[in-house]
Amino acid sequence: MNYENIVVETRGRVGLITLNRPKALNALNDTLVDEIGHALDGFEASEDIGAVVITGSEKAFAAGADIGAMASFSYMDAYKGDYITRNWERVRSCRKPVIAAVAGFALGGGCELAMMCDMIIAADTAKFGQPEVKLGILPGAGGTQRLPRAVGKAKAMDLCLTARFMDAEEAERAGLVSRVVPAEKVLDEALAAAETIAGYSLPVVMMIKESVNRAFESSLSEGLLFERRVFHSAFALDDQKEGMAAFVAKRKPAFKHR
Ligand code: CO8
Repeated sequence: MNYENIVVETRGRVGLITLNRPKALNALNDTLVDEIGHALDGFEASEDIGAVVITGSEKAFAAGADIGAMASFSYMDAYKGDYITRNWERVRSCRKPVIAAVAGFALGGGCELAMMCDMIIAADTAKFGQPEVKLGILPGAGGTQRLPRAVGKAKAMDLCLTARFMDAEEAERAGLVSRVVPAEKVLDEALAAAETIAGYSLPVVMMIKESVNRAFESSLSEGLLFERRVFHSAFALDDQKEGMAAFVAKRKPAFKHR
């Protein structure tokens, strides 16, 4: 497929998706989100890929959904055609880990896209926000749900209701991002983290992702039960035998299922 709005590459065992609408600060239109889905399908199917990084430009990860494309939509366009919202769940449904490397603006749908990823590594220039209220709408791709889970009610309300931006330092303090690094290092840091993950046993990595996500979908006792069942099942894997044998023999593990 020829992508119009993203650049798709591989770096070692990592799939890299770079949002590429520089003139619109990577505003997310329907085609772009479809293209992300298509690229993820390819990475998910490939045995050579163990993790994915999604990034933007120095100035913007993504400044939100494309306001021009949405401006004249009627309720019927949005609801009946399921436009704007139709294709956003693909990032969440990816079973391999996805890291967002965020520099500059991550606003509205851009912030929501980053939050759909499994972790966010931020440049010190990153700015997060849900400024939809200024446009007479509200977040529509998880902002009112994932943001409070990440940063708590007080800050989520503050960001969604006032439309103020949160810088990288505040975002790390609040728990939205896992690391903050100088802007020129953000992509390398994310790629290195993804390469580390891609070196582990893929089924185990997928089990960890599934288990951590359960923490947001179930009660503690259900989540603990899910974790225990998956933990037990890990003992059926060759890679568990290999990982533990390698530790005992003081050598590097050679995982079979990557
Ligand atoms: N959509 C379309 N174009 C955009 C967007 C956007 N979200 N953001 C920026 N652009 C365009 C500008 O129009 C401008 O284009 P042009 O040069 O042709 O005039 C170009 O990008 C550069 O932008 P600015 O000149 O404004 O750059 P500044 O550095 O002055 O400002 C800002 C940068 C602060 C990021 C500013 O551009 C801005 O406020 N952008 C809009 C941010 C916003 O409101 N985002 C939320 C959008 S709504 C949304 O995301 C809803 C999500 C719902 C998801 C639904 C799916 C499920």
